[in-house]
Amino acid sequence: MSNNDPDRPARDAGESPERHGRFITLEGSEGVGKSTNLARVVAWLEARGLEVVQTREPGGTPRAEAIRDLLLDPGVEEPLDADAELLLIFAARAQHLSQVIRPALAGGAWVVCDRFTDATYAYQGGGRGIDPERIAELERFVQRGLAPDLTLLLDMPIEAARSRLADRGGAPDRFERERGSFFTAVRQAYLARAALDPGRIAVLDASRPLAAVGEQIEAILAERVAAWA
Ligand code: Z5A
Repeated sequence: MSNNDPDRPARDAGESPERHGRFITLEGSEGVGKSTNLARVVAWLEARGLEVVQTREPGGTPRAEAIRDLLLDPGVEEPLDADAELLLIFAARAQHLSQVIRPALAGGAWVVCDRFTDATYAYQGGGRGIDPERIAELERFVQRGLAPDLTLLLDMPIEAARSRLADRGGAPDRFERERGSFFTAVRQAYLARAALDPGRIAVLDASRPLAAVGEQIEAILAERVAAWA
């Protein structure tokens, strides 16, 4: 699809017309292999001579990383209100978009991001039970039509994914302390979003060996890059 394709303005409303880079996100519940496979996506794109900006959410800038620390801090002395959590996530996203993502895309770079707004629908929508329409309101306000071109959703049973993290050590963060039912709701919300937007969100079986997942990711990238050329 070219930048002149009549289908693109609906997704790209509010972007500057010089945008050439593409926006790719990796999603899924904890331990499914997002960070591991993100490195493979970046290497594949760079091997084809593309300029790549690798980033993550929440975070991606010093101020947004400070908000991330606040979000992950398990501090038990004061619970974090679910609406406050949602607003902090979008505050970090606004900062990340203005400082990193929009300038990179406008400059022609490809942005590869570990989590983005699908995570908000999954965790704050599915996990916390916030009405998705309230999330959509903030999405429209903060993103002004900017959305990923491709999302790789790594999916696998929750317990198997969490067991991959068992060796990592360290104290669990505020999300990692949630019950299994929270992560089951997160996974269901992710899969529901993928069913609504199959053209953007590719669902991969992340329980397979790393090499098999990586090969499928590269096949998807090859197909998309050819289609976007
Ligand atoms: N959050 C939110 O609530 N709302 C939002 O809008 C956003 C985020 C954007 C921090 O995210 C928290 O923010 C997150 C949701 C919330 N909390 N949770 N849960 P994060 O991305 O930093 O946190 P995470 O999901 O917990 O990341 P993670 O634990 O690092 O998982 P990962 O990146 O998916 O996995 P990995 O580090 O690539 O791999 C884990 C291990 O498995 C590692 O040892 C790998 O070598 C191994 N691995 C990976 N793939 C395989 C395969 N295929 N086979 C075998 N072993 C594998």
